[in-house]
Parts: sequence; C-alpha cells; structure tokens
Amino acid sequence: MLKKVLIANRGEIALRIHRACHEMGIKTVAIHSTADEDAMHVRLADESVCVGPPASVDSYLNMPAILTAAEITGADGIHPGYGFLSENARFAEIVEEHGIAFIGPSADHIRTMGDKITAKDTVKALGIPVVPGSDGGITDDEEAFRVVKEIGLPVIIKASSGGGGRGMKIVREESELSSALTACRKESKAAFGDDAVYIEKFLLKPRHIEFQLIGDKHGNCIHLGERDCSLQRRHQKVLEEAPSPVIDDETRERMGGIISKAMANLGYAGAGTIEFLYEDGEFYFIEMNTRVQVEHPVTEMITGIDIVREQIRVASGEKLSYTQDMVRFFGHAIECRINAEHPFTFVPNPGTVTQYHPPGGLNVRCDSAVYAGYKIPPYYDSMIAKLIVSGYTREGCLLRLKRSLGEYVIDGVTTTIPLHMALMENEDFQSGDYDIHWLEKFLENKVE
Ligand code: MV4
Repeated sequence: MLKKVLIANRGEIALRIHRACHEMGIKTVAIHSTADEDAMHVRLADESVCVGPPASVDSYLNMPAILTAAEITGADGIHPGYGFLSENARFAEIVEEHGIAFIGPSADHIRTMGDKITAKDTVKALGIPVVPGSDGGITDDEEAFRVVKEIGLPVIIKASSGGGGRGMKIVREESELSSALTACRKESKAAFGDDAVYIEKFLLKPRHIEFQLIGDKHGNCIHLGERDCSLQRRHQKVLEEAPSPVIDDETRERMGGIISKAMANLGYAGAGTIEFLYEDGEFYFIEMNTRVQVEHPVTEMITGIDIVREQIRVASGEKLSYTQDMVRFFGHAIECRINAEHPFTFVPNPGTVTQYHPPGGLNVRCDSAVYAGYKIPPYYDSMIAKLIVSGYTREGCLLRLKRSLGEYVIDGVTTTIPLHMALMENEDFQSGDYDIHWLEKFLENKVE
C-alpha cells in the first residue's frame, strides 16, 4: 500500500482525498498556490508545498513544480482529483516515469478516452451502444452528406478533442451542413489544435445518465450503478441523483453488466464514468471520464463504498475490496452543488465567508473546504460546497434536502442555495420528470 500521497488539487476534493488517505493510514502532502496559503486543504495535510502563484497554469497545472514537490516530500503516489491535471495523459506518464503511482487509470486509457472519436470506436467495439453517426472522423462535405442521408436531421457535429460541451454545432437544415462542418473544424483547430470532428444524430430530449465503474490491475471491474445528471446549465451540473428516477433494477443490471464486462476486457484499472444520453428507453454512449467526479458521493451514499479508497487500493496494485455480488444499492441520494454565485444568473460572487455553519443530522453529508472567515479566491471554480443527503425514498431525500438547505448558514457571499430551494418546490422536479434542457427553461422564468 502507498505510504504518502501528494494531493494535486484544492478545495473540497482535496479534503475528500485527504480523508480517505488518513483512514487508510496514509500520510498526505498538500500543494497550494500563493492564493491558497490559508486554505483548509493545506491546514489538514501532514505537509504542504507552495507550487506557484495564483493562476492555475502556474500552480495547480504546473507539472515540474508538482513533481518536485512529490520528490522532496518523498510521496509515493499522486492523486489528481478532478479538473486540473486529472485527465492529462502526459502528466500520468511522467508521474509513473518518476516511480510514483498515478492514482488513476493508465496514461493509454486516459489518452484513448480523451480523443472522443477513438473513445467511441473503442467502446462500440466492446459492445456498448453509441449514438448513430459517422464511423470515425469527417473531413469532407461528401462524407457529411452521406451520413446525414443515412441518419436524418437534426445532427450534431462534435470536436474529437472537445467534450463536456465544448466544440459542438447543431445542424437542423441540410443547407447549413457544409458551413457548419467548416466552422466546427476551424474552431476545433483554434481551441484544441486538432480539427478532427465527427457527426451524430442529435437527440432532442434525452436525459444524461452516467454509470460509475471501477477496475483493478487483476482483471476485475465492477459497476456501482448510475447517476442522473440531467439538471445542468451551460454544461455545468447543478444537482445529481442516484438512482435515476427513470431506471429500473433490471435495466441497471443489464447496462451495468455490459459496461463492467467491456471495461474488464479493456483492462481498465481505476475509477471511471461512462456517460450516456438516455431517450425513449435506449442508452447512447457519448463520453467516458477517466477521473473521480464531483458527483461521486451520491453513489457512495447508496452503496456505502468509498470510491476514493478503492482508487488508492487499485493504484497500489491491490485487488478491489468488492466483487459485483457484494455491491448492494440502498435507497436514494441527491447532491446539490453550492456555488458562490448569484442563484439564478450564476454570476460569480467571491468574497469572505463571515459565518459558516453546515447542516447535520441523519444521512446528511457536507463536502466543503469553507470555514468562517475564509476568503474565497477569485481564481478558481466557484463551487464552494456540496450538500448530499440520502434517504429510504426519493421523497424522503427531498424533505431532508429542504430541511438541510434551510439550516445551511453561509454568510458574506451569495450562493446557489435559493436555486436549490426553488427546485425542491417545483412539481416537475418533484416528479422526476426532467431532461437535459429542463433547468435552462426553468431559469428563464426565474430571471425575467
Ligand atoms: C449530444 C446531445 C444530443 N445529441 N449528442 C453536451 C455535452 C457533451 N457531453 C455532449 N452534449 C450533448 N451531446 C447528441 N448526439 C446533447 C448534448 C447536450 C447535453 C448533454 C448532456 C447534458 C447536458 C446537455 C446540454 C446540452 C446538450
């Protein structure tokens, strides 16, 4: 087992990783920028190293500084968290070349899934259903027209190096196809240095449903069920839940079985998430994330499995602690992302948190690095807390969320807590009847 882990991240996820390490008897090293000297993740860690000035490119993305920090502190593992260097294949490679365990999948698997065309080809060959569309990349108009003839309009053109909503163009009329293709390739080249694009049938009212999986280096891979992440604004998730209100036990078992078998065949070792669009009872793969995700706690709440602990075990070469038949799903869990932003316009609102008191009680989990007197720096993501609750039923979760959101004291900055409160009162949300576009429509009515 690893002895000392460097946590190459900040905020709540750095605390989350520190907690898993300490429960396993592993020492931790925090890294931080000069803007984060007073951050909670620095206070909690056994050691800390300043890796640069406030801007992420100079600190949390500064590979030489982070590797040096690992060398001088004698860390034998690096956990990248989410964002920053977590899906950087070159970083994973360099870490391993230094004889340090990268707590994540192999650089090859990160690279494969980072290229969306290769990712789609790979999972399709492994038996996972994908969105109908082009076989690989599209370079000329003729090919594009042929694909559109085959699958019909509307279609979506996506950048192979994009993902998470960047570099996409929707085409509703055949007359727009040629210019959209040219524009998408040009913009992709400028944004990612890669003009490879592909075409898919554009699904009109899907839900975003993703499966959590984890594999080890002994050929085992298990799934931990799905999360419904359809409530999002501008590709930023706002609230996530597990299980999905629209997936039954039989469907979960069938899809989970396909996915875990596929990833075991790929030799995938680490935590991962397979994202699907779900429409009219069908799943369509869109992307795979090769990191631990922000919303992993809802899965932990309904399975009782510590996902970060399993990541560390796997990176140490240990077997997973669980076989598939040991995984049990219990009840329901919902996560509210709390950002230091205006609740309905999402304009960031950094500043000093003057009073802080998180809610508690049965089945309430608050993941945050905020404390009373903490000054939220303007340089990073505005998510300052995650409130996760679980209960026997979804209805029970909603009551518990309403109670917990009401208790939550975060003074000095505006937060998205009132948005979550408004969601709890909404009938569509209460019934679970929402798709990926629902929240943006809900917000239009709120802002006007
Ligand atoms: C799509 C789609 C409809 N049809 N692909 C957006 C983010 C990226 N992960 C993929 N995205 C989409 N791909 C096809 N073929 C609609 C979206 C999409 C979306 C997906 C998930 C969550 C929120 C979304 C919001 C707008 C569009």
